[in-house]
Amino acid sequence: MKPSMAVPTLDQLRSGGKRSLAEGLTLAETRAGDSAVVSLLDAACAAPKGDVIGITGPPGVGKSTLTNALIARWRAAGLTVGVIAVDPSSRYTRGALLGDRTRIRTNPEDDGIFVRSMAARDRLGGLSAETVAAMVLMRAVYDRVIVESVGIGQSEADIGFVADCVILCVQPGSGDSLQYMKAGITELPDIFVVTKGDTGKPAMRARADVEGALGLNAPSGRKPAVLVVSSTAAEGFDGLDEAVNDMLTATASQRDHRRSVQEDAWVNDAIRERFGRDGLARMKRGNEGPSRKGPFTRIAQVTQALRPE
Ligand SMILES: Nc1nc2c(ncn2[C@@H]2O[C@H](COP(=O)(O)OP(=O)(O)OP(=O)(O)O)[C@@H](O)[C@H]2O)c(=O)[nH]1
Ligand SMILES: [Mg+2]
Repeated sequence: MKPSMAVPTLDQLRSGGKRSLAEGLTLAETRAGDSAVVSLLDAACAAPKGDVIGITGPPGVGKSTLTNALIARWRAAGLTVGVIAVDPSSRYTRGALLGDRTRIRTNPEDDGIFVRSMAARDRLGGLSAETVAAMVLMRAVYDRVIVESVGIGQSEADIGFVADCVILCVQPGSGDSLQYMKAGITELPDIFVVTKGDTGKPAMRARADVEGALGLNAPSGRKPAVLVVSSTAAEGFDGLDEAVNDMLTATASQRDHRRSVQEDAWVNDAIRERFGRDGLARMKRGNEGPSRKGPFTRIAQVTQALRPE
């Protein structure tokens, strides 16, 4: 990238196709603190176009295969789709294997689909500030944004900080997700998908187990859907598509609130990462009150204020 690369306006980002979005993502990664970049991110954040679907679950459960299937369906329905594949291995490989690992295939000629792989943060599946920024830019441009992230235990909840709808993939015959549910859940996924439905009995058992655990543990309110899909047999996708649409429709009135909670979490997270718990406490003490400035501006301002001279 040229150091002089101009920061596009939101309109330019939207009308400039893949190339413009790629430049926007690069700027968000390399010049995150620049005031023009901060303004672009907040403008994008304030003008979301699409819905964000988080797909999480253990390694190898079938997240990318599911993502491929959803991309094909949504493109066929005329929706534009952005995908962020968060790769937990890249901190070991320095990104060298990103392309191989995501296993997401798309048509390079199609301007309505954009896929970006990104490194996970320190812990498995943890989302980095770059991932949040990329999601915000893509959400302003595409009708649907998928964030695929490996999740085990705690990191499963991370996806809730960027997604409007969280799909947790369950591996037949593993018991992983049940363990996690038994451990006590604060944030339930919106949809459970048992993958590899073509395995037959183990998949059916996994569904019954999840339903049983939900019956015992779920707080009152909206019950998550529990579905079985098979990517190899191309089964269950009508139901999944419907469940996603139903969830998004049913929660539309809470969308703004959910997103504003997410924004607060990004600010807290960024300040904690840079200045530790102490920094967080200082931010809260010196807080600008109920500032409704965009989250990226808030992060920049607090960073400025806390930075030692
Ligand atoms: N039998 C069967 N195998 C599947 C199905 N979906 C995915 N797989 C296989 O499961 C393996 C992992 O699939 P991926 O989609 O790459 O899984 P993932 O969760 O994205 O994996 P990571 O990103 O590495 O964590 C592949 O070998 C797939 O072919 C399915 O519906 N049935
Ligand atoms: Mg994958």
